[in-house]
Amino acid sequence: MALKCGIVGLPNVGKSTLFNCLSSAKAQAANFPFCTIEPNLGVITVPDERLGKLAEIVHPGRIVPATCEIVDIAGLVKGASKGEGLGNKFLGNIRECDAIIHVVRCFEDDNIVREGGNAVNPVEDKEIIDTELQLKDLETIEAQLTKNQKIAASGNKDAKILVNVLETFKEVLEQGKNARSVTFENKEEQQAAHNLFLLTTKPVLYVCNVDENSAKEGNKYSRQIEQIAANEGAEAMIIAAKTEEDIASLESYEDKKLFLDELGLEESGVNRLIKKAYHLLNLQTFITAGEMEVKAWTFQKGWKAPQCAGVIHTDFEKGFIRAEVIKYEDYLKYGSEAAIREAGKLGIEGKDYVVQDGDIMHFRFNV
Ligand SMILES: Nc1nc2c(ncn2[C@@H]2O[C@H](COP(=O)(O)OP(=O)(O)OP(=O)(O)O)[C@@H](O)[C@H]2O)c(=O)[nH]1
Ligand SMILES: [Mg+2]
Repeated sequence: MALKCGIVGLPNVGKSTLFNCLSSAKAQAANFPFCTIEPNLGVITVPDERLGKLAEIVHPGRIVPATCEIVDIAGLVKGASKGEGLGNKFLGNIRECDAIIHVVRCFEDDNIVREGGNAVNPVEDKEIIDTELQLKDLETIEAQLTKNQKIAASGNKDAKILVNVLETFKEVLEQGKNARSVTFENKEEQQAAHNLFLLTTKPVLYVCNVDENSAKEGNKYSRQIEQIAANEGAEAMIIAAKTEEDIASLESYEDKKLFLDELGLEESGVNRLIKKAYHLLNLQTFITAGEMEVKAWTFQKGWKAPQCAGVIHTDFEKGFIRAEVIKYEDYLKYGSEAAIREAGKLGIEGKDYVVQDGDIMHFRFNV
């Protein structure tokens, strides 16, 4: 399951700058609104120091980290749904994303044009974007309602469920709330809701783009956004995107470390962002370690062994017999699989085992 995140925000707030420091692909980032027109697609490797540590023991042919796809789209403006700016059609590019990264300008710089006026106002910016996402969802809902109302009236059960879901969402969105504020009790309704791929049902991470001096502590603007995010039960974080871009361009690990130290940061914004996204989406990692490769696999927290086996191959899930599990700490402590077995630290687990983050898994299966 490759994770996919979409970046949204007003024009000129630093979306492409953030994209560039996250991904190895490069987007054009420049000081004019609507610099981005066509979406930029990139892949981020999910940083995980455990892979390197295991590789020192196992000496695999290669290390394969988990990846996350990232999409950077054109800036949205007030009235985008009515065709202002570049309109809102490119929001279609993030319909398939698992999460939304909402970049908010929290830096002052008179040289960087701010859409709709000069004073920095992250709260207003955020509301404009939220409204445009909600309006896009309303467009989707209206289209589906027109299509399904007749079918529902003819007695079709699935269409009836869907129409009920659509009407519930519509009501909430028309009040200016996000669709994620609705929860459905019933499984069929949940599925119908999921199948709509609404933008405002996706989990959101607010990224406060601050100036270099605020990289560690944030500033009055980022604190406003953090407060709002907390009220919404959403996550927020601080990144100095421009500075991170400079850090990302450094070649050596030592130089990067030195730069981060100067800013008082322990970890780059990229690492923090990925960790937040994993947390937001309830994702965890299990690892397979063999001579060929040490590899990270992404799964949903709470998944049992067969489901996790299915991440590698559907046959592994179908023919699941058992899982051999080694705890990461034990791997480091004993230094070889043989020593781990001898110490009695190799767990033999059945189909009810709930896989834990960092577990080193070996699946036994039969097809
Ligand atoms: N001072 C300052 N400038 C920044 C910061 N982040 C981005 N910029 C600058 O702001 C300008 C716009 O950045 P982009 O990343 O292109 O913005 P965008 O959101 O992708 O803009 P559109 O594609 O037009 O929607 C560039 O000149 C960046 O160098 C920051 O934290 N501080
Ligand atoms: Mg851009």
